[in-house]
Amino acid sequence: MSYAQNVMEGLKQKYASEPVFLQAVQEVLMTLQPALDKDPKYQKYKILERIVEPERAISFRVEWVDDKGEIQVNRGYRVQYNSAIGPYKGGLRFHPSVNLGILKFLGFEQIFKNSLTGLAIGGGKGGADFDPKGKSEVEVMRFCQAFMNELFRHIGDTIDVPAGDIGVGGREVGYMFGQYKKLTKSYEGVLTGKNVLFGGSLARTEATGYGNVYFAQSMMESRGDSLEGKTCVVSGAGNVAIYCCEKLWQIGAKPVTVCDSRGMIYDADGIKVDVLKQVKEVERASLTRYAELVPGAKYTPVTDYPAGRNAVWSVPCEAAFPCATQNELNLEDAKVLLANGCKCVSEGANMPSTLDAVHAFLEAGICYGPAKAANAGGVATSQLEMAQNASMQAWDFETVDNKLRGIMKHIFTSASETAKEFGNAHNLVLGANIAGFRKVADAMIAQGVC
Ligand code: NDP
Ligand code: 2IT
Repeated sequence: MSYAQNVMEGLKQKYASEPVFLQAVQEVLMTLQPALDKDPKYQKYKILERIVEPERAISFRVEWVDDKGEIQVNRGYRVQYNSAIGPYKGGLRFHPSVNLGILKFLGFEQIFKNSLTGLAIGGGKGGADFDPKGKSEVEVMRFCQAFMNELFRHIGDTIDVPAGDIGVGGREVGYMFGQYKKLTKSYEGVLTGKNVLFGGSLARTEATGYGNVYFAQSMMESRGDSLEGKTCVVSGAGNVAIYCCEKLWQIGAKPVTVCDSRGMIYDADGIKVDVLKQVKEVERASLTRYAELVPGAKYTPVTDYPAGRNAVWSVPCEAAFPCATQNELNLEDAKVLLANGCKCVSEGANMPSTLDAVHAFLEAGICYGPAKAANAGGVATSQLEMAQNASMQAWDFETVDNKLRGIMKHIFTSASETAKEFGNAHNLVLGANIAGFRKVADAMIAQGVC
C-alpha cells in the first residue's frame, strides 16, 4: 500500500462519520503520490498525517432571541486548519446542513487553494447551522452578533481572517464587523468582503465569479479555443453564480441557466443579470420571481427534476459552471454534459463534482478546472482587501480586477506546469493539488514539529 493510501485508510476508520471530509481528502491524497515518490522527505516528516488534522477546531454555542421573543440555540464553528504559510483565511457558511465534517472538508480544500494563489494565507473555515431563510433582517443581525460574541476571541487581522460563503454576504459581514469592533475596541481588517464604506475592496463581490471565468478562459486558450460565442450553463443563483453570469456576457459567451435549492431557470435568450440581481440581492426571493419578470424564461421546480439529478446539467451547452454547492454534479450528470458536447467545466463552488464525475471529465480529456484552482479568485481578492487595509489604502476597481486576472493566470500556469512535470499535461487536479501541497509541506518542514 502506498504512503497516501495508508494514511487514507487510517482516516476512513477514524472519521467514518464525516463523508464529505473523507471525499475531499481522498481527491487530494490520491493525486499526491507521484510527488511523494519523487521526494521522500514528505513521508519522513509525516506531512500527510499532519496536514489532514486541523491545528485547531473551535465549536461553540450561539444563543439569540428571535422576533417572537423565543430563545434560539445554534452551533458555531471555526476550523483553523493550517497556518504554515500565513494567518488562517477562509469563509463562514451559515446553512442548516453545517457540521464539523463539512467545515473540515472546506477548510482542508482552503489550505491548497490559498497556497495556489501564491499569497501568504493559511487555511481555515467556519460557520453555523443557522438557516438565514425566512429570518427577518433584525434576526439575522442578532444572530451575527451572537456568533461574533464567541468568535472574536479566536480571530484577528494577523491571526485568522474570516469572510463570506453560502448564506454569508456583505450584510452579514457588516454585522459581524460591527460587533467585533465593539467587543475589541479595534478597527482592523479582521473580516474580508466588507462594504467599501468601511474597508471593503472594490471587486471582492465580483471576484469569485469573475475569477472562475478568467480561469476557464485560460483553459480554453491553452487548447486553442475560447469561450466567445459559447452557450454556458451555470448552477446556483448566489454571489458566485451571479458574477459568473455577468463575466460570461462581458467576454461574449451566453449563460442560459441558473438554479437555487427550489428550482431552475432556463432562459434561452440568456440570463438577464440585472433581473437576477434584483431577485436575489435586493428582494432575496425565489427564482419563480425571475420567471415572473422575464416571461420567456422557463422555471422548473426541483420536484420535476429526474431523481437525484440537477436538471441544469441536462441543458445542452459547450461550457458548464457549477456555482451552488458540494456534490451537485454526479456521474450521470457528467455523462449527459459530455454527450451534449460540453468542452469545459470550471468549478465556482467547492467540490461540486462527485469523485466519479471528476474521473469522467479527466478521462474525456475536456478542460476541467477543479474548484481549488478555478474559484480561488474570491479568497485571492480577500487577500488584496487585507493588503489594502494593512496599508490604509483603497485601490480602484480596475487595479484590483487586473491583479485578480494576474493571479488567476498564475494559478493556471502553476497547475498546468506542475501537471506537465508529472507527465499528465491536462490533468489540473493533479497539477493544482501537487503545486498547492508542496509550498505548504515545505513550509511545515522548515518550521519544525510544533
Ligand atoms: P450564496 O449563499 O450566495 O449562494 C448559494 C446559491 O446556491 C444559492 O442560490 C442557493 O440556493 C444555491 N444552492 C445551495 N444549495 C443548493 C442545492 N443543494 N441545490 C441547488 N442550489 C443550491 O453562496 P455563494 O455563491 O457565496 O457560494 C456558492 C458556492 O461557491 C459554495 O460552494 C461556496 O463554498 C463557493 N465559494 C464561494 C466563494 C465566495 O467568495 N462567496 C469563494 C469560493 C467558493 P438557495 O438560496 O435556495 O439556498
Ligand atoms: O471558499 C472560499 O474560498 C470562500 N468562501 C472565500 C474565502 C475568503 O476568505 O474570501
